Order: sequence, then structure tokens, then C-alpha cells
Amino acid sequence: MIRARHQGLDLLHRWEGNPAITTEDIPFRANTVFNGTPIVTEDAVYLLLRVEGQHGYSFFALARSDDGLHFVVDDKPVMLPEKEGPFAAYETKGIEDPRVTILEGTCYVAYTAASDRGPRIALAKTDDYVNYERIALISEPGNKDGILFPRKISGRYVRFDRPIGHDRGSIWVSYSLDLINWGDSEVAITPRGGYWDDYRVGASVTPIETEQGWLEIYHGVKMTSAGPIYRTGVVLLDLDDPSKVIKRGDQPILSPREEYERIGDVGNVCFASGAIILDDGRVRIYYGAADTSICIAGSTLDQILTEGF
Ligand code: BMA
Repeated sequence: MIRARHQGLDLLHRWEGNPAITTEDIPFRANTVFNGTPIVTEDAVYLLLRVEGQHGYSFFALARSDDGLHFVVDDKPVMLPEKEGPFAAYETKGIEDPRVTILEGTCYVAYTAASDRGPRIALAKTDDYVNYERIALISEPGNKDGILFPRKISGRYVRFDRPIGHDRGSIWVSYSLDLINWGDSEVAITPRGGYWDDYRVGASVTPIETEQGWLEIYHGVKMTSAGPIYRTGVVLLDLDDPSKVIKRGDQPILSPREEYERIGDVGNVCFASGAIILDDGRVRIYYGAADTSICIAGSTLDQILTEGF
């Protein structure tokens, strides 16, 4: 439900129970919790959470729910930065921003491996949401917001990523035959001068296949004299060639307005990190608010596809 003073400002409706998860819900000492990615099974909704420990680096914890709104967090983390082996050198500053895709029946998690060498996209998989098997580091440094598409296109796996070039950053599409080696990269969505997304854009949510095209809910950054503002927007991409934009919303669908979005470790952030489509067409979007809590906002697929553009 939208609180009265913000009625009509955003297309998405904030859940009246926001923030859904804060550090008070984490059963161990933590600095913040934010940017959770949902996993829907027959009998539960899980959220794989990014938790930042008090030491300063991030890792993942698991929250469980019956209704996708009220969550209970497991009493210990499910995935920590690797201390030994091939990933260790690239996870010295933590693991961040998991994004889940169910692809050919397997639950994959793309995440950001953070180190002094720069952010890299890494890929893991899980059978039970508690144990995670790392597959490969799938980008060079300077890349994040990696998200797998939920199916192959013309025989190849597809992903979004966000390489940083010249400070500004665009959403790119890359292809792979084995999920490990990626190429044929093409830029898809660029920052728009003068708009709310004029500095950087990155994929936020696992692409949603609709009859009109791939719906991507993404984050856009506007740089201001007081720092960045992170908002959420929508774009529709060609089903056969997702580097082709069919249409893109002029306005964001969610902007920081509430105190829990304005104030926190990083203020003015609504960072969508996953979405669920319910059987009746309702969409629930999970987002990190001010890098300090996890919040939920909703709409319907119909409303997003009509009024979002
Ligand atoms: C991005 C990512 C997110 C974070 C956001 C706002 O670059 O690092 O994890 O939520 O910045 O600080």
C-alpha cells in the first residue's frame, strides 16, 4: 500500500510492512542487509540475502518465508568469501549482489566477487539453497550486475552484465555455449543524458519473458552534487535479440522517497535485486533500500507493461 503522502508518485506500491528485513532480523552480528534475490519453490519463498558483516565485507545468508512477505533468516550464513582455491584472490573484499536464475532445472547464482583487483562476475549453483558450489569466474575485472537469462536463445546461454567503461556504465548482453566462456558482447541499454538514469545503468532482475519481449527491471543512477541516486526503471527487449530495445520507460517506476530509502549506509538507493510473478499476474519486487534493509514493492505485469512505458 502506498503511504498517503507519496500516493501516485511511483508506479510500484510499497508494501505496508516495509522494511521487510533489517539487521534486527539477522540472528548474528551484522552491519547491514540488502539486495536479496528470491527463489520460489513449491512450498516456500527463499531470499538469498547480501549481508555486510561488521568487519566490512559482504557474504550471503538465507531467509525463508511461506508468503513471500514475512521472512525468517537462518542462524548462520550460507555462502562466505572463499579463503582458498581459485576464487580466493578475487573475493578478498567479499561477495555481493547475488542474482538467481532457474535455467534448465538448475538454480544458478550469479554474483559479484569483490577484491582490490576490481569486481568480477562469478557463477555458482545450488540444489538445496544452503550449499553453494562455485562454477567459474565468468568475467574479467571491472564488471558486475551479471544475470543469466532463464533460457537459451538460438542455442546459446545469454547474460546481462555491466562493464565499466570511462566511468559511465551500460548494460551489455553476452553469449555462451557452456556458461563459462562468454563473448559476442553487445551493448544494449546505455545511460541517457539528462534523464534519471544518466550516469550508470545495470540489470537488476532476472529478465521476465512476456509476449511483447523480455521485460528487464533495471537500476539507473543519476549523479548529483550530493552523490548518486539509485532508481528502478523498465525496458522491453527483443525476444530473439535482447540487445535490441523495443521500448524503454521515460520515468522510473520506483524512486527513493521513504526515510528507509533516503537514509542509511548509502542514502537515496532503491536497488531492485529480484522479482516474483504470482499466478494472478501480480509482481513483487525485492529491493535494497539505502544499502540498509530489504523492502518489497508491487504492481501487476499488465500495469508495468502499459503504464511503465
Ligand atoms: C551498486 C552495488 C550495490 C549497491 C549500490 C548502491 O554499485 O554495489 O550493491 O546497493 O551500488 O550503493
